[in-house]
Amino acid sequence: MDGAPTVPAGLAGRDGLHRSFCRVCSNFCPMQVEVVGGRIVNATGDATNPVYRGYSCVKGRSHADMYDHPDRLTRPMRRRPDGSYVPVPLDQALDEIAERLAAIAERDGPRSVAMYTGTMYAYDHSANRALGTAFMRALGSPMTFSPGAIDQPGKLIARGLHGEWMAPGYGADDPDVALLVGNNPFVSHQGRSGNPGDLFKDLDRRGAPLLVVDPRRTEVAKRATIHLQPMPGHDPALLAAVLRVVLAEGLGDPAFVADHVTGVDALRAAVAPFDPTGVADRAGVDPDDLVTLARTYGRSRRGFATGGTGPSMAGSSTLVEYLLLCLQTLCGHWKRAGERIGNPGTLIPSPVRRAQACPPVPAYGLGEPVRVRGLAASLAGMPTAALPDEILLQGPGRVRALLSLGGSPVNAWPDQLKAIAALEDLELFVQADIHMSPSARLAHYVIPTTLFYEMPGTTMMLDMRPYYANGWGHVEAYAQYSPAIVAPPPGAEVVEQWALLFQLARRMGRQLVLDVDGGAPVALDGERPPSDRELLEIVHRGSRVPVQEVMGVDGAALYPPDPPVRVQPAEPGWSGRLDVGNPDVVADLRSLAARPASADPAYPLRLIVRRMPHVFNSATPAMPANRPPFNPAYVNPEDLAAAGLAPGDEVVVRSRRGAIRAVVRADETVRPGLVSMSHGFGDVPERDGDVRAIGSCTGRLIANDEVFERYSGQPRMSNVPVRLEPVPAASATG
Ligand SMILES: Nc1nc2c(c(=O)[nH]1)N[C@H]1C(S)=C(S)[C@@H](COP(=O)(O)OP(=O)(O)OC[C@H]3O[C@@H](n4cnc5c(=O)[nH]c(N)nc54)[C@H](O)[C@@H]3O)O[C@H]1N2
Ligand SMILES: Nc1nc2c(c(=O)[nH]1)N[C@H]1C(S)=C(S)[C@@H](COP(=O)(O)OP(=O)(O)OC[C@H]3O[C@@H](n4cnc5c(=O)[nH]c(N)nc54)[C@H](O)[C@@H]3O)O[C@H]1N2
Ligand code: SF4
Ligand SMILES: [Mo]
Repeated sequence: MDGAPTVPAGLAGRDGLHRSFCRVCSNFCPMQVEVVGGRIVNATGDATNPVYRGYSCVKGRSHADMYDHPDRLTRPMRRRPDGSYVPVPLDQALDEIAERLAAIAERDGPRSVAMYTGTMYAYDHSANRALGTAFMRALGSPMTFSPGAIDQPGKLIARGLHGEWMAPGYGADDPDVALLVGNNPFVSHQGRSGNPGDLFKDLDRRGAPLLVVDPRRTEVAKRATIHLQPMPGHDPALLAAVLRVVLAEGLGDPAFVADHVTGVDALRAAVAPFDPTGVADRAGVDPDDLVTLARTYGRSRRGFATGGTGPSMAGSSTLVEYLLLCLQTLCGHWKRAGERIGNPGTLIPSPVRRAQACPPVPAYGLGEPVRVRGLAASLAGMPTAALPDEILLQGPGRVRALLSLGGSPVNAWPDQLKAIAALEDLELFVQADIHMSPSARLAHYVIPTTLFYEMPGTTMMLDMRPYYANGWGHVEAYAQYSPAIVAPPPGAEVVEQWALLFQLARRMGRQLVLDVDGGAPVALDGERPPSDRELLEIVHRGSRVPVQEVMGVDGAALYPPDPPVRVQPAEPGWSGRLDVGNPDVVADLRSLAARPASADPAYPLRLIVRRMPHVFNSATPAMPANRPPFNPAYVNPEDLAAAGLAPGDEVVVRSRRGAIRAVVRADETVRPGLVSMSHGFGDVPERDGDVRAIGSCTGRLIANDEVFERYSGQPRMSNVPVRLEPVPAASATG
């Protein structure tokens, strides 16, 4: 890339270096994208960026290979009765889909049409979220599902049950301590935005302890002051024991608690059975380390405690996230009147933040329930794990049509065999994708979508990160706009995902009305799609910094508020309190304390989740060639030897629900007794023999209706009892 001229913004397709940002994950790294002959040849981190300082990862760099990849889907596809696919013109595909959607909704009611918006719907265009909501509202269907309810649903639900401090937490802003429970931002970038190393450098500089709880000695755990390496699934008990120490020793911030918190006695009683020695013993950690961790956190003045997917997926996301909030609240880790808010948001509105508590709100059981397991929507959305049952269960309102945008149900939904059965049972399954993914290959129609460097974008989503969890997002106000920098390949008939919904609504004669954070809803013209600029102006309406200003800057910039934004004092007479003694959570703790330790001798190992550095959830054709195209089963060398296996051997991983093939790797960072594997790989069972080329789907090992949390319906997806078996001789693919 050395020597290529920098191209001013707005000259799409011009040869040279364009400034843009990656949207493969929500870290939105600023990139320099090299264009030759109108096509993308390379993308690397933008070294001129003051915050990321050139940081990017292998996923973002290899994404550049997708634009002209031979496996990129560039024509809409329709399935023929024999299961093969033929290209159809986009207008024809949209006409046919709209007609069938309208007919199904007319016959079975609007609820029979469902939508699933995956991660690649959430990130690629700032207008997608508003369009999706508007589309389903126009149809009159409440059946919108997302990964939110199979990820860390407890984050939003627990905030509802606990109440919210109406100013930010201390987060990554000069912390005295950081507690990361099952979260590995060096690989996942889930946490502070920017270069993931910066948080740890800041902690080192301040001499602040890093506390990590993870059954694997992860990249983050290796830097920890204290690393508890428990067996999985013990987080609720471990956190209850931590809270018991904090309460018993009068640590934390009793003055804050006296002023702003209710439910302390109920919490004290609920955590009483969790004595640190017994809890540590059952979890397999040193009791002194557990107590030291509790005291270290409890004595800190500023800091944050955050959970990742591991503990959420181990079966009680809401309980874990609630206990993490209780810990922060007992320690008063929320900003007070007069303190500066470095990042009040840039491309979102910035309401006044006050040092006061918004009391709990209804958080689950919201709206009309689905027809299975007593589940309903929660603050994390509809219960995604129940969607396959909703499709399969006969009766009025049964889901018959599914629009799946930027997600991969076959790879991502727990209980893969049930998910596949459900997808095959649909009358209409439309998949918006960039290649013939495993989900696309079950769809009636596959609609190819535009890739992000082919469309304009903003980093609005970065502004929302700090409100999702403490310690997440940028510490100072930051934003970037990127115009489209190349056109789609010549002859391609691709569509932006928001525009796909616009075009369907137009054909169905439905009026789209967009919710706007900063003002009144906006009705779109039913015939004429908004221009890029109009659309961005609508979805950013009322933002602290006008989107036009950010659009005028070539590249990313900091947008420090002037004068600085500070937390305002509480309103006079305000009486809201945070609740640390929610009765549902207290009942969960009571039954946890009463539950005997469970062991299943037939399935002596536990499968745990992890992320791989070179893949974002589902494998795509743009994966780097020098990395494995499969997801290895990482096991401790001791367990490998005990099973008579060598690294690279193929095995069967079996749970009570199902079995997959996997290639084993020795990994001494994994605690003995565990199998650590990422999801997103593999395909339907017929392709199991291709494990070395495509990996395997861990979702097949999960039952969606046995162990699940009542709030979101999220099943146990980590800490799943499994065993390793030899591959039957006849089918080994060696
Ligand atoms: N490279 C890459 N980045 C990604 C993704 C990806 O696929 N690849 N996926 C993205 C998505 S969708 C998400 S939601 C985020 C997730 O972000 P993170 O939650 O940070 O994901 P992981 O890096 O897998 O970290 C989870 C950790 O939980 C541990 N763990 C497993 N079970 C338990 C348990 O029972 N208790 C405890 N305490 N720990 C446990 C695992 O060992 C693992 O280290 O990452 C995002 N970023
Ligand atoms: N067993 C198990 N299951 C899990 C998890 C786990 O840890 N273990 N993690 C859960 C979590 S945290 C999440 S967030 C979900 C993720 O669930 P999903 O969002 O459903 O899964 P992804 O793999 O992110 O889906 C990406 C899909 O979008 C396509 N795609 C890639 N790029 C683009 C693009 O630019 N545009 C469009 N339109 N499509 C694109 C890919 O080909 C793929 O089909 O999975 C969940 N499922
Ligand atoms: S961390 Fe990697 S995938 Fe995520 S935005 Fe940055 S370059 Fe893209
Ligand atoms: Mo996720």
